[in-house]
Amino acid sequence: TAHVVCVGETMVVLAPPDGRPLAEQPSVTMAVGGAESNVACGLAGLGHRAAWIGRLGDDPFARRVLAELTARGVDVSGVETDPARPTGVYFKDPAPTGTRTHYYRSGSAASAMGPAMTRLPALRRARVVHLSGVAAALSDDCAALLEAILVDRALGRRGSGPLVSFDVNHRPALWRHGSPDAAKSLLTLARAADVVFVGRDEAEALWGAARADDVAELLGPAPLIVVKDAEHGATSYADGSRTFVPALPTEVVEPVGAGDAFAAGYLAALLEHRDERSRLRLGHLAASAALRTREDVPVMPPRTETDRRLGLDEAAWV
Ligand code: KDG
Repeated sequence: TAHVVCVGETMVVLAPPDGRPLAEQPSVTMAVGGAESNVACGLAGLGHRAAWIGRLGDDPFARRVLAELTARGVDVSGVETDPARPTGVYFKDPAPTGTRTHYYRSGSAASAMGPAMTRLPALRRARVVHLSGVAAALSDDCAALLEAILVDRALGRRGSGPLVSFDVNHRPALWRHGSPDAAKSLLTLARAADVVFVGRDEAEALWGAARADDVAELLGPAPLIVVKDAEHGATSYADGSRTFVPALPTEVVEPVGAGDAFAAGYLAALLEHRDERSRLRLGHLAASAALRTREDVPVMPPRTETDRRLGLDEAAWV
């Protein structure tokens, strides 16, 4: 059985082969992406037993998603097929100001996920269940699923059920149409998590919390809080102590997926009972791999390499 189960929507990603805008491209390449399955791939790439649970249509995109995740070592045995709804698709449009995403996912098979999923034995048996705010924006039923796991603790109470990890992952494009207020929903979910990941910028835009310490205070009820500040570094707040680890200088090809890789690295080190500094370092090492690739999901660095870097002293780290 998988130690970490990630739940959410996974899509086929259609993206230009180079950095030119989509409108000028004669063809696109096909890959797979989804915040939660990206984390599962990262964990599997770092040698952990990870599963992804979600819903897909009965279409070629679904077969592509399943084949790709399986090839990455992710357990997909709990994935549900919905013959009545399609697999979601998204396009990436590179621009000098950053990659824009265009979603074709409303009414997707994944948008029909709901609280009934909490009955799945694989979820109840996991050591860690990883969720993200992307799913909260997909539909009312998806939001209810996240609330059931995080707020109502449908998989077991804090300490007895699986550890619940939550990446805030605010996607403004998904929250636009009449859904409940993103700031309020994401705050409630984040506060209820055992481990929460959030970008400093993201927290500022959502809640007006400008500094990492302000974010930690706001999310206070969550016992483990990780605030990521892009190329500067990441700060974690655990058991009353604060740990900052600077990010690695990296030549960025495309940032999509870096946050997911970071979460995978952090959670891998947590499962290995490593200290906060090592958790943040493994997060940065994984994120750096994602920043250097155009795909959402990077190939993880070998563990001999990551473990050597985890042992370096402060001065040798960056
Ligand atoms: O974090 C990367 C994800 O954003 C990407 O893989 C696609 O899940 C996705 C989304 O909803 O944007």
